[in-house]
Order: sequence, then structure tokens, then C-alpha cells
Amino acid sequence: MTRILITGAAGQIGKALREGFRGSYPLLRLLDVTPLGAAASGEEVVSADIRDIAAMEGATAGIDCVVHLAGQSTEAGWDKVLPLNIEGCYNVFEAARRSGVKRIVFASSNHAIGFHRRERFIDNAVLPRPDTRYGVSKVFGEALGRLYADKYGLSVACLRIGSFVTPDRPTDARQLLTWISHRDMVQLMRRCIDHPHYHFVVVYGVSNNLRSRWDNTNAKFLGYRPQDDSEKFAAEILAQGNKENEIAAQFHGGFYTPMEFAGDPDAIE
Ligand code: 15L
Repeated sequence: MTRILITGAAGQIGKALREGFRGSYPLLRLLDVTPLGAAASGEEVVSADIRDIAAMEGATAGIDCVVHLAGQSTEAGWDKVLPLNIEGCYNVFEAARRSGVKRIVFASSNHAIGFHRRERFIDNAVLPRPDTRYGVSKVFGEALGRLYADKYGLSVACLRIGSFVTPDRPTDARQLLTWISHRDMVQLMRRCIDHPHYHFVVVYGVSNNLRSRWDNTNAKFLGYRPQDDSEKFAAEILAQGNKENEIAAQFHGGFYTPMEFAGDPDAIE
């Protein structure tokens, strides 16, 4: 994989990858609707919207691997989730297929499995259990990835990203479980891009946190060896006494789970 396209390159993760990948690939094409500044050597900068499939066909031309980060990155109304994370996501996969792209690395989220109980240590094979409309859109993206791998032969990795924070440190008690440092994110993405062969894989985007509740054994074959552990921030964070909401604390998705909540927590086994 030598020609890489990053959608959503102006976002927080996009910026970290742009910096971390500098000089690593012969072509790094950066795409966003937000200005990306001048292209450095080996970079191309594209202003395009994932809602425009023709523009995405142009942007994916000649590309080996797409890292798809663009879209709505938090919970939002359906008016945003539908065009950006459902239709926009489809446009990226479909444009990539039409352009003969070999691999897609999709930025999924822990909110695809957010309503699993936190007391349960879960792996990549658990059933989807989205905690929001945003979480549903990430389940959709993973399903699309599975379809494009099985039906069209693309190689697809879905990263259920935990908490990627700027500045680069966990900021609350839940992030002691879910944090992924910038350098671990760059390493994981790089492993997903560079690995010689996989068909379809789901992994957690998380650092080597002592308190993690995700079994990421499945990421080992990629050669992912996270270097950071949120534990070094634990004493300081816990001393702040920041308590999670009573519902949030029960589930992997944390603060997304009490949003609009009108259910019965005890019914969520
Ligand atoms: C995500 O998927 C979001 O993009 C981010 O804003 C955080 O909410 C993160 O998950 C998290 O769970 O901490």
C-alpha cells in the first residue's frame, strides 16, 4: 500500500496521522471540507465532501488504501448522521470499489457496542449494541465493510476507537479504560495499512490500558504493540473525584448511554 487517502484529514485523528505518516508513503492524499493548508512533499490536498459520490470517485482514483475518518464524530440528530455517516460512508466505500482501491480502514467507534455492560470484558466478536444514532451509524459502517470485503474482495479493517484526546492524555475516569494515545493511534493505523493480508477485521482502538475492558487479542496479528497505558494518569484523575453518571458507569459507551435515556437499565442484561 503506497498511495493512501485520508478522509477527514483536518480532524483530530487526521492531523495526528498526517504528522505521524510524514515521509512514510509515496503519496498521502488528504481530503476534507475544512482547509488543510499547503501540501508538504509527498502530500496532495483535496477539498471534497463525502456527500458527493462523484467527488469521492475522483479522490479515490489511483489510491491503494483509504483511511476513512470523515463524518459526524459525535452523537447528533438524524439530519447529520444520515447524510454524513450513512450516505457519506456508503459513498466512500462505493467510490473506492469503483476506483479499484484494495483496502479501507474504517474509523468505527466503541459506541457501536456501547450498551454492553462494562462488567463484561468483551472482545471484537460481541454483537453490536449501539448506544446512540451515532453508534448505529458505526454499526452500519462495519456492516458495509463486511459486505465490501465478502462481495467485492476489498480488504477492510474496522477500528472501534475508544477515546482519542487532544491534548494527548486521558481526562476522566472512563478514559482510563478507553484512552488511545496519539502514537498508539498512528501505530495501529499504520499496521492496518501495511499488513500484507487480511480480509475483514474488527479491532479496538485502545492503548495498553491496565483498566481496559476490551480484549484486543485480535489486533495482535497486525503487529500492534501499544506503547502507552493510561494508568500513569490514574492517581491524578481519580483524585479529582470525577464521578460518572449512574447509567453511564454501567456500560462501555459511558456518557453516550444516558443521552435521551428513557429505558430500564436493569432490562439491559
Ligand atoms: C467517539 O466515538 C467519539 O468520536 C468521541 O467524541 C468520544 O465520545 C469517544 O467516542 C469516547 O467514547 O470517548
